[in-house]
Amino acid sequence: MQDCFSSKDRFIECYKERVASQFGHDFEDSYPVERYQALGSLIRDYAGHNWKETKKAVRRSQTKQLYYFSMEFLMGRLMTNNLRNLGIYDVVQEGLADLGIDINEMESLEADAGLGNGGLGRLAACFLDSLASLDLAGNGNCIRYRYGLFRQKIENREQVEVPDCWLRNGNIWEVWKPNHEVKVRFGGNMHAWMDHEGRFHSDYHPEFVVRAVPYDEPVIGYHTQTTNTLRLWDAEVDEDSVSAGRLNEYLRLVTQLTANVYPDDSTIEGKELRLKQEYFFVCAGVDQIIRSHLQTYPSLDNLHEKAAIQLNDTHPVLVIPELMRVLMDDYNYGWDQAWYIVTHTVAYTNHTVMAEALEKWPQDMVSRLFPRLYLIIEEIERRFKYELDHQGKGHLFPQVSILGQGQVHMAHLAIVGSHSVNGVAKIHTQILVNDVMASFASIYPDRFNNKTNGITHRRWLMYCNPQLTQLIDDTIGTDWHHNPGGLEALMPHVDDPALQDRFLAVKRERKVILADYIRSTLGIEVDPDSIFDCQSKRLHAYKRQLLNIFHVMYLYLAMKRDPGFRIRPRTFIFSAKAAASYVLAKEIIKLINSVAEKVNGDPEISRYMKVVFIPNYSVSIAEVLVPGADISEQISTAGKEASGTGNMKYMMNGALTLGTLDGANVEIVEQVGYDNAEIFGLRVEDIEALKRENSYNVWHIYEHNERLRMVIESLRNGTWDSDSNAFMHIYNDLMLRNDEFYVLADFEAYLYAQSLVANAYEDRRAWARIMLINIAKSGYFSSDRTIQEYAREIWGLTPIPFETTG
Ligand code: DL6
Repeated sequence: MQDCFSSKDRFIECYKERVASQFGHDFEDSYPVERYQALGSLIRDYAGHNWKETKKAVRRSQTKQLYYFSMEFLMGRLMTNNLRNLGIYDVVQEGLADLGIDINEMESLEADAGLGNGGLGRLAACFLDSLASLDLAGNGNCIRYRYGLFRQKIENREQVEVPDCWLRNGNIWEVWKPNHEVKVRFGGNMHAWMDHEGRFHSDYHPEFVVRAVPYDEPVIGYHTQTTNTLRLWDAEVDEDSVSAGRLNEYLRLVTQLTANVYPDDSTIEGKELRLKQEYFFVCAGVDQIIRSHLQTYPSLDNLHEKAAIQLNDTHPVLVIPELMRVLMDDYNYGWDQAWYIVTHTVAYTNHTVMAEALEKWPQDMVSRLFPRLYLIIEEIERRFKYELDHQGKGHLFPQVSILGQGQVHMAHLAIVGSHSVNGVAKIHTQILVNDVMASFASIYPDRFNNKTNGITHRRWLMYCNPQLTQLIDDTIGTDWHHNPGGLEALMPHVDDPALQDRFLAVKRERKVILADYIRSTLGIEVDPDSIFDCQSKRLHAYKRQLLNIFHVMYLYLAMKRDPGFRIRPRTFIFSAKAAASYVLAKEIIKLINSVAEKVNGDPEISRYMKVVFIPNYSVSIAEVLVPGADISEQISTAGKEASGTGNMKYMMNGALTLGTLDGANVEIVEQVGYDNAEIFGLRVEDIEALKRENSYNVWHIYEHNERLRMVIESLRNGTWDSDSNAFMHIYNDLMLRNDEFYVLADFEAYLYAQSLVANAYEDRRAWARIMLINIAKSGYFSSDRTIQEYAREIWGLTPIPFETTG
């Protein structure tokens, strides 16, 4: 097996054998999906050797391990990634070619594992790649959702959600591990009492017991032996606990638990299901950690020295009371020792300051579903209050209480029960410390820290943009593959006209690939010599796709009105999913598509601009889109985007950031300088001042800005849709609810910034220099740097010491 990839001929031999043994017929008679599955299983088995060795090395050396608990892992496709990380891509590509198979066809049979929603989920996937590539023992823990978020289609200019059946061709990477199942209990009755020594006892009769059964995926490091595990939990009925007449209830619960990443939370049942999902993977994951720890160590006394748990946002926060429960109820620890172990094991990352995304759960729901955990949460709260009173900080309690107004504040529980709380970009952490979590920061000043996000430079440069990778390698060698900070070595070359020209040629090649993709999937012809201006991310009012489309609307209206006004040709590219129940966001998608229809269908204007909305934004689409971008739109309202990671992907592929001083944009500008990014708009302090003085008035701006008035009026006068009410939510949000995200306030500054960018683009070599500087400075945003910081400053991880052979 281990020599199956040693040469092309050997690969062909093994591969044919595998098809025959797996499907019972000759290779020549096999279907494409069978060939794809056989290839996947061959690669996975090959990775199995290092997988086993990693587990052995961790156990033997007693290396500390990380468990990354995340409700989301947006893994994307893994075929190219795994082949390249294993260093066997060329052998496989050549072997397949000899068999008449294009490797790209095999890759296209793999569905994106869309086990998530947006930035937080993709970050988790980048982190797994970096952990393994840095030889750190870091495992992912999540749910094996049978359907991804949803597949977005555009029909009649509007978003339509259809199921994302990502498992249709199977998941070639997973291994079913029935021996590691865990029983998870929900609801029911609990009788609790204290004995005369103050020990807690309980008699618990759960309403449901569900079996959590893991499926493991290998996470393969780049050119290293380390192969970690992403564990995805599936739910199955626990035959032993189903009482008479309740089978259907059980079947419904296990089906729902793993059906979808985001249950429809517009109903109370949907909300409750989400909470059950959170506990489901928390309970299973904690049990796994305990079992695995006790295989190596005699007790749990040193759990915090050998295991770190990172909570990716508040979704897995029940880890804190669950681990307390296990330590106290199952292993007889007293409160203080259990609390010490828990708080020294668990750390929490915050990913948002948006109030609606800071989770709160009704107390009665939590106590009904998890009666024992709820008692523990109450006790955490009681002790926390006692501690505050003793420190003379009792006055802070109303702002920091875990239980209040009938809700459990999950972020508060996370902060109290962790030893580290981090934000994901400098400005975001500052906002947490100075504003959103200021009271907590004054209670636990040493607990807060920043870890600016990162992206894996392997997927987001080396693999998705081989043309640019080759150019960089030709210029500075390949050291940066292992050490992304080494991209800085490009700096002495950025003034070289020959390199600038070669870079422009590479960028054009990628724009042609993107243009081909747009033509073949959407039937829209775009000009690769136009400026490719891209905004791809979740659709949310704070991300301000509206500002971007307003610019397009302005240009269209201005060109129609004045035949003397013409622009350098531009292609505006959008890609974004809106949450299914988010009415305003869906209306913005409709507006973008309506503008696209109008602009692209106008022979006079479409020579100067095109508007493209690429449906179903995903990792695979980003891999085509990002390398072809000239401009990266990062235009969120200052203070709202925690970090952003799309901004880093675009930068790494040379696009110029057109952005506000928000999230990681701030650090991008710190790296490249103001000459090599275009920054505009209100800053956090400006917005604070407007709020303080209560001085923001959209009608004032509207009356004094004719260009803006023209755009706003066009929302209602039939320009984009014959129904004058088609964009009423947008209009009302801006004009009647005073524009929460300051779109109108930043409109003029944005138009000006856009005109500067257009001028800069004219000097092609100067533009190439800007792009090269962006690439050279992007090494800082590799997730390898981020993970090294987490490992050193939060987790206390050191590389796995593999035994050298020979
Ligand atoms: O940290 C990853 C990513 C950030 O880059 C984005 O700025 C932020 O919006 C996103 N947050 C979420 C929020 N989810 N919740 N809760 O995905 O995290």
